[in-house]
Amino acid sequence: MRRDTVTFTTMDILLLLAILPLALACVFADETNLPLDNIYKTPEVANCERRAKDAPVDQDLASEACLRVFLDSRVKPNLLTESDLLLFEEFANNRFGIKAPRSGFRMRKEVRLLTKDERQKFFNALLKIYKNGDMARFGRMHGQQLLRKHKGAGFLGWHRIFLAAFEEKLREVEPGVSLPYWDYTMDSYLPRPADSLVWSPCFFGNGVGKITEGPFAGMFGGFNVDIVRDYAPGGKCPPELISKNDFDRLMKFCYFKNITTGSGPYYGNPNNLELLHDNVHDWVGGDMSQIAFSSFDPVFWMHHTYIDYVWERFRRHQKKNCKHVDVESDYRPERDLSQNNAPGHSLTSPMHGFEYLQVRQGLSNIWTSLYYDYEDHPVCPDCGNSENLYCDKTVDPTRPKGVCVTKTHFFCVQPSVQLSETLVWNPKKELDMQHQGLPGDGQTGHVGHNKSRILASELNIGYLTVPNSSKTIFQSFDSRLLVFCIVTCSVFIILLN
Ligand SMILES: [Cu+2]
Repeated sequence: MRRDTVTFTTMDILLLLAILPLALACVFADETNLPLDNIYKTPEVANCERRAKDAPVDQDLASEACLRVFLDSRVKPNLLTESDLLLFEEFANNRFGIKAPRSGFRMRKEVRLLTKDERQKFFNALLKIYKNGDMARFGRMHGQQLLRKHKGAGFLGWHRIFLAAFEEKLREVEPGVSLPYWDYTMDSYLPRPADSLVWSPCFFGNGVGKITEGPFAGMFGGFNVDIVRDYAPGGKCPPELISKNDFDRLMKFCYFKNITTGSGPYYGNPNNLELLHDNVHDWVGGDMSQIAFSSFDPVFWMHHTYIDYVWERFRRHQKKNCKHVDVESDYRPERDLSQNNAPGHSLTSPMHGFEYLQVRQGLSNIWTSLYYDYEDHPVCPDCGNSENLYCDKTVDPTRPKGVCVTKTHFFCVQPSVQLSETLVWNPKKELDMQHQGLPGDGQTGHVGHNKSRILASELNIGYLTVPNSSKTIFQSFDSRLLVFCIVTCSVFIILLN
């Protein structure tokens, strides 16, 4: 029988109203409410447990052992190796940070202001040092002894040197490149900052899950597994990107201590640049939100270059408007240097990885006089004449001259960057984990199995469970629930008709 018109009775509507909450409950169901056997186990762990099933052993202990073997295999590649240390010794031998860099002075600018040629060169340089292993060496250096360079006054200086060293390596494989910065204040004006052009194949690639598009597609990160991202799509919910207001607020202070935090509560100072920087790491999510793995994602370098830019703008402001302050010695008081008084933040502490330098050398003017300087961020009306930006005169009523806003990813029509090399991961190249420690550094050492287990749990490894994403319905959606919803809804629709 064929129906020409569909009519709904009151009963039909009541039935629909009854089904709707059920269907919605299905759709918004979160996997955290699912039974424990839904916890994702990597194939290695699952196979190992399967083998243990037939053995006369305590199954709980066997599971733990399987997990331990897996974690060890993942932690090992994250430890500094002999050859990593050789790379950092090279900096000492070249008196890096003491005399001018071998590859010359460089100017840094916003990533969307790079010409196509510059962008291609920069991405190629990243890919080259990814392939030769240097990027991972920097990743491992950053991921070790976290408290010596984070959550304290030494944060800005250590990262300044770390960036300049990384830039030197880039310039070895691609002469003339410099690190661009990602000025996300231009993204934060979008209703959904995740729509920014940077999250497209023209720049950073996709912002959710493994990197599958753009120049870094297929890259591996810490633990020799795919780099993942999980960006916050938008709205005004934390974590937030740094905004123009944040930037301006910082420029009203005169002292280093105003924009950092010491031994007090780490989150106590809303003007703490490190805290604002943490929010961006969390905003990108995935590996970027874990200090131990963040610098394996190329986005790390452009994020940190912007943080360094903000600090440099603060220093320029100090020199101009706070004449009584000497920026090369302005620091936090000795008794108030870091969260939980972690070592490594006092002016005479050696820098991790660059033990021949002390923390005070991070405050030196040498970096921006001999190594690099910054082009200012783009401003209206021309916004650096970039085809990737536009001047918006209405989005921020407090700035009547207008602000530069990023174009969205729809404007990446054709990725301009042609990759010169494809990425092929070769596990055989995995480096051995033994090392004796850095010269003059009593703290870096070989990490044994037990310690690595503790390390893994401290690092809060996210690969043991499916990431609990709050981002989109579909990411946290269990496929069995989908089938259930479809079946239930279909049955009711048939009944209704
Ligand atoms: Cu860091």
